[in-house]
Amino acid sequence: MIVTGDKEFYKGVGKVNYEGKESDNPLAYKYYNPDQLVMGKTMREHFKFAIAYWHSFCGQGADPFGPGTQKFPWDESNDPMQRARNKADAAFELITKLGFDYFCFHDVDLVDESDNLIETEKRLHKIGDYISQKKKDSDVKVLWGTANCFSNPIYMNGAATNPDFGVVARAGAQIKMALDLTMALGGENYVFWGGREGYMSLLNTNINKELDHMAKMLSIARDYARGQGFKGTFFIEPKPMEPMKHQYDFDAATAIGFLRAYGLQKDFKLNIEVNHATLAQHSFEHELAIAAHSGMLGSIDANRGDNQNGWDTDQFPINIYEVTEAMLVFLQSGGLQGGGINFDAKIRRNSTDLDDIFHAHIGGADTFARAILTAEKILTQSEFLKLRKDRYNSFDSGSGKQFESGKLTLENLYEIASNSKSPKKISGKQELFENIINQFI
Ligand code: XLS
Ligand code: NI
Ligand code: NI
Repeated sequence: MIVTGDKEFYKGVGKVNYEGKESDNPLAYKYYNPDQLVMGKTMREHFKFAIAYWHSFCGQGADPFGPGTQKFPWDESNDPMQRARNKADAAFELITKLGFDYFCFHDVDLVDESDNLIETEKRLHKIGDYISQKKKDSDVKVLWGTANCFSNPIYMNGAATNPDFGVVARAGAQIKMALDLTMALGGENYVFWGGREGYMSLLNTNINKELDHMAKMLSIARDYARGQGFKGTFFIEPKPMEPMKHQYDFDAATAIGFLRAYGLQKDFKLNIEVNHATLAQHSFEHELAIAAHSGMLGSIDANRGDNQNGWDTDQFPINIYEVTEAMLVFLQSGGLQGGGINFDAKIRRNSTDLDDIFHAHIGGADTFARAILTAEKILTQSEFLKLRKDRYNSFDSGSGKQFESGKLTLENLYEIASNSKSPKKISGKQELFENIINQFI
């Protein structure tokens, strides 16, 4: 069911439906068929696609060299509350036209921040009530909420890691308000992305204090939300840099180590973003696999970077080969724990038609759908799993098995190796594995 406000913003675009790959309709899904089963679950259940409020309804295409190029019709009113309601109308229209179930937001995406914290809180309450009503009129849900503790200049030296306690308290207040709003909207999860939690220069930075403070903020935020009855999962979103030169949640492995060091591993999992993975010199699938290894694969921010530069360009996903490799990890690890796939992606600065945002999301959803279908075939119809398993079959019996179960000492390994012939070469078969992906795409 399409939900519009008084005014229809995306005129001329109706509900986007699955029409299959033979369809010539650019405003139809070719692969994303929400009700189709993939390894026992529907695509809708696997993915839980979400729209990122900030990119689709707030970001106007400004870059360091020039102002925004988009003029959104919902921004026309001078009254911040009216603008916020119009924006919410546009959001629900886009989400329901795309047939998605979720959105993700920062507090200040929903309504403009005022200079006064308490006035901002009042605005958040009002827009929260308005959006709650719209949620009742539709099936749209909140995948996660978060506090934007990085745009306001007050956070230039960090939020929870700011050397000034006054700013740390201000961040805490904002996080409390964002948690209240997320809970009021029935949010299923809550995200912490540490945009300014890191440093520009180590010379003026006390890392020990900053890491302790960051952990303290996460703990008390968790305690507060749990005390209010919040049952969802908290996610840390790793990113190595941008805006800071060095961010504390550098990558999945770093964030996992941090969560464990501070005893936060029970309540927190990870939200893995493709472009953050590549900024950290990893692949998307690497970050998924590392998170899954610790049982912390919580959610995904879907986008892509650009191979020719090192920025967080947040483009929509189109690389089927890359996403297929990711979906192999995704399916083998049993999917996401609590989260979904949030298109944390933006259309290009010169994509200025209202329908461009539809093409972007259709492409993203179809890329994931095509990739998961391919991954399912690879796992169920090819030699892939067997080939990989066979590489490790020396651990299935004998000394290899004893080693795995902890029965061998270093001296035992010395004995075994000195009494055996030198191991023979065994091919890793990488090119064969790579071709299996191509065969099933
Ligand atoms: C920025 C992050 C941000 C988080 C939410 O690079 O991806 O958008 O997802 O604060
Ligand atoms: Ni990002
Ligand atoms: Ni993100």
